[in-house]
Amino acid sequence: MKTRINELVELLNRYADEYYCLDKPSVSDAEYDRLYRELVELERANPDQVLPHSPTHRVGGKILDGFEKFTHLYPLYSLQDAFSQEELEAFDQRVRKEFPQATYICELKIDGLSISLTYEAGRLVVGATRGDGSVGENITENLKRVKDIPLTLPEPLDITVRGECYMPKTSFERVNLERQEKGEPEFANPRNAAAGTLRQLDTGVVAKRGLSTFLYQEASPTDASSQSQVLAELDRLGFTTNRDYVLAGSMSEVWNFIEKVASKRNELPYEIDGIVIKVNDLAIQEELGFTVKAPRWAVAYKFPAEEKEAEILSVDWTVGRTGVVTPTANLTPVQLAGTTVSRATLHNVDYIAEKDIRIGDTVIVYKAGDIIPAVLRVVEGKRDQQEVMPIPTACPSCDSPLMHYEDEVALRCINPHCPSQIMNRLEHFASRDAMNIAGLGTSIVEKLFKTDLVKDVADIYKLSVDDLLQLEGFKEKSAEKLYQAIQASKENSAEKLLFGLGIRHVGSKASKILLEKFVSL
Ligand code: 3B8
Repeated sequence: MKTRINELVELLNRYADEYYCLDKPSVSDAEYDRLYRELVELERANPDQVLPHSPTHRVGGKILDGFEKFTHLYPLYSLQDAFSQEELEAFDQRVRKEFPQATYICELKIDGLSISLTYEAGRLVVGATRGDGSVGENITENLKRVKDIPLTLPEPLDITVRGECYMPKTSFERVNLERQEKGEPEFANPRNAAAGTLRQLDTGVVAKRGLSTFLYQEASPTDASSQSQVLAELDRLGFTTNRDYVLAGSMSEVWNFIEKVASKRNELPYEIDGIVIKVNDLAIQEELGFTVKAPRWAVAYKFPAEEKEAEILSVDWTVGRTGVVTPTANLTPVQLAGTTVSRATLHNVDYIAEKDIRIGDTVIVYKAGDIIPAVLRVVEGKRDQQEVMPIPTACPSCDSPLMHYEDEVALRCINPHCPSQIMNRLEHFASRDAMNIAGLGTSIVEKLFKTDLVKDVADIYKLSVDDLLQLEGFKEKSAEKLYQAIQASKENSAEKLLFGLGIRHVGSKASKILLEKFVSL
């Protein structure tokens, strides 16, 4: 029995790869269905012999009770962004200074979620999200339901590959139509829909949503000597790769490709938000290496942000963790890049003065990718009698006088006991790139602070489950969960702790460098 199950799993996985990944089926649909049903029946009769890479895992539901963390063996870096031709030229200069002979490969930048797939002896064992780059979530059960991800490879390889999981435009429209009919909230864009789908605990839903992938990287050591060879190799192994890439010997060729793609962007069956430019030669990539966050051998050119007109209704001033007071405009709502925008940052007092932005003005608002919407400039000729924007002189949180140092664009509250600053420092401490305490966000921090339970970061570690249960909105389960997240954060590296303390000029990079040198606190 065991051997027949094995045989069927291998056969069906091979046929599925031929069908979904290679587009070259070697058996009829009827033959596939017959073998599939035979496997289903054998598995039903022998539930202890179901193989982890069985194709029956691709469909049908399992209800998961959460996702485990997964520590990446090879960290996932993100890409440095470029928003203009000048920034691309600067990237090129940095590369050419050391490697004048370098050539590039330009790939479409798929607007999805980064995933990592690990195969052992040619079988998919873990599929994970990027997370913070070092630790992601194990979403294997969900990724098994993404049809173009091979469960088995044609060779018994141990490899880790990277790519993007996305929702095609047609799936997105279908999913939203279904949600509309059921009275459920629609997804704002395909990226959110893909993210929501991969976080589903009901794997049956994932199977029905129609996600797809493009793989672009071998994280584990590879025999390939260029990125174009990596893509060919991934293709050969049955992964889906994106064919719309070009090789470019110069920045003018890169720019030609960018302009060509930008003009036909809307015709693609999936969303892209830019072009990724990589040094093609892997040996040069290795020489160039990485900064803390990103490879030095690649850059993501982002298409220009969408812009819209809106009216400024009012301005809110808020104090951040460093005491900097920032203005945010409340706007007449506008649709921007798939979401409704009703607030946008005005950056700082100098920005407001320089652009002469006033309440009641019609302004241009823009949004690029994931960044917060911002006010770009005032629309000329639409101003009535607006007065110059009043600038606060006292802190909106603690009422102490604000400072505007001459060499700074910021307006600052310098009261060390300012409640807003303290709450924001606590929130920073718990944030993902710092101590990563899930559940300790704005509203919980505020409750903990206002009930005097937490006044500084050390107090977080004095909290008991009973303390949390006193707070409005907490039940046994949620209190226990936050308590566990706090305890788990004690295991973080010292680098995260140092960054979490929020010392001026000690960001994530400085923290890393300091701890590499001094090892421990
Ligand atoms: C290195 C290479 C991150 C990426 C990369 O289509 C790295 O290459 C990355 F650290 O995020 N969204 C792509 C896409 C994304 C990345 C990439 N290539 N085509 C994408």
